[in-house]
Amino acid sequence: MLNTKTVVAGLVVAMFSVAAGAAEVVVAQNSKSFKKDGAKIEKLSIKAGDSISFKNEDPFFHNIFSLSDLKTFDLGSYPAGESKSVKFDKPGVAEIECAIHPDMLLEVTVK
Ligand SMILES: [Cu+2]
Repeated sequence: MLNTKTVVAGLVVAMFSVAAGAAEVVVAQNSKSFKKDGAKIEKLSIKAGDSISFKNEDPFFHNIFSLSDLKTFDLGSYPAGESKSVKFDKPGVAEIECAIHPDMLLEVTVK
């Protein structure tokens, strides 16, 4: 027989199951490069449903965007210390760029 405690425990388990399925990957903008765990990256592989949190670690603005068919977005320009997140729902490849620094490129493969 269900009581309140059982229902609450079931909901908590369900919430953790959903959270475990999708990850948030932090990609920093640092020294005009994309970096993950402190190392410069030009390619990144994630799973459908994952998000990338683009964190500005430079003392100047970045403006991360993509014109890819997979995911078109423009995060606008934002200052040091700020993060903006983008969710990738479908498999495919997206080229990520910075409108302020044309040399910044990141190829994201969503599996
Ligand atoms: Cu930039």
